[in-house]
Amino acid sequence: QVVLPDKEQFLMPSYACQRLTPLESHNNKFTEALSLLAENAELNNEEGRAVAFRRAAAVLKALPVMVTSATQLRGLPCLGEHSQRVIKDIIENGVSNEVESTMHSERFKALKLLTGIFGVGAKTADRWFKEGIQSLTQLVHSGHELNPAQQAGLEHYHDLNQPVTKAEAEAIGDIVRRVVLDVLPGSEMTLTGGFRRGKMTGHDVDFLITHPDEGKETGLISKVVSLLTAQGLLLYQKTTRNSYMENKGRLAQPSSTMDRFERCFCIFKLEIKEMRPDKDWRAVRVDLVVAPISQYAFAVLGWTGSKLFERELRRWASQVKSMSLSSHALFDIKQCKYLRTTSEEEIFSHLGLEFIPPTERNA
Ligand code: DGT
Ligand code: MG
Repeated sequence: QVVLPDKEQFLMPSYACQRLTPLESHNNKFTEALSLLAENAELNNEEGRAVAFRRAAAVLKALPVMVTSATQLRGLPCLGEHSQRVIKDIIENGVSNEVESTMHSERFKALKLLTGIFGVGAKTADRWFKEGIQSLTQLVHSGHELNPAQQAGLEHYHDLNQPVTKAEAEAIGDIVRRVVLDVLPGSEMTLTGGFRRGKMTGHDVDFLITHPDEGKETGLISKVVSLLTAQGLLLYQKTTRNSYMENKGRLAQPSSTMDRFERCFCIFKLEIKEMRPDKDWRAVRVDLVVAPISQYAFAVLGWTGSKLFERELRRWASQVKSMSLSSHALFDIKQCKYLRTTSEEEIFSHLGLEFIPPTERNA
């Protein structure tokens, strides 16, 4: 066996928030395989396994060259035995049998189809699958009562499973911004999520809204939703109020992936220019989130993603810095105090990390 000299091996820090991960990877065939196993684990409610596969995939995404030999994997972090076996199978045989059989299994196909319905999570899909439901038609004829989100999800299934383009995201941004400024002049709105990381398509469009005068933003979302509804632009919406509370010198809530901002999850009706035989609009999933200016930098950081990058930032904060990071705030547990900032750069600096620009957060 040929052993590559050390310089052929890569030094890589173990937290994804310590390294650059551009959009384009040299190792798509490996990362796609590992991501599929992660997705399967998520569908099976095996969170720990899913994260292990996602971390392994993220390491390969960050490698500056294509992996062609297993010796290149030596010394890389986050590659467990299972992930290494998958990578080796692909190096040696071009495919991983485990990935192939997972991908083509009835269960995986059905759960993917069912969770593709907006409002349907892994648990519900699994329950339906166990009852023998494997297609949308079977679901419709099953007599299950769907909640309003799921009804809308089913009705717009096709559109919501079509990628949203950057141009569509910007078109929606123009419409929403106009309404936001009508309701509250001086407001600011940022396109976050995958588009801010440089992606050209996404599964939804994420917007963050704020106002330079703290407090003025309160209640903004319900007025915006009323106006959008009056214009016939919302096919579905669910609005929630801000429920975030901070106590001096005490951590407000345990950090979690869900935040407590005022927000609206909606399905937007976007007019489209190109000719379609049936209709001149398409449905698009849109998230509108309102953050007070004092929390805006945290919100922008938290909503830019990727999901794994966010998870790694929070893990770094708690394990290495004894801090708790959320989309609202950064709390220093040893000093018992909140660390205030107005920019993403300062948050990285508080965390003792080099700044990673959004386009390099594609872990
Ligand atoms: P996409 O839409 O397929 O291009 O992918 P992303 O990266 O835009 O993912 P998405 O839209 O699910 O979420 C964007 C980011 O926002 C992601 O890093 C996680 C974060 N995020 C999503 N939902 C929530 C939430 O409920 N609370 C918080 N704090 N963050 C969320
Ligand atoms: Mg998104």
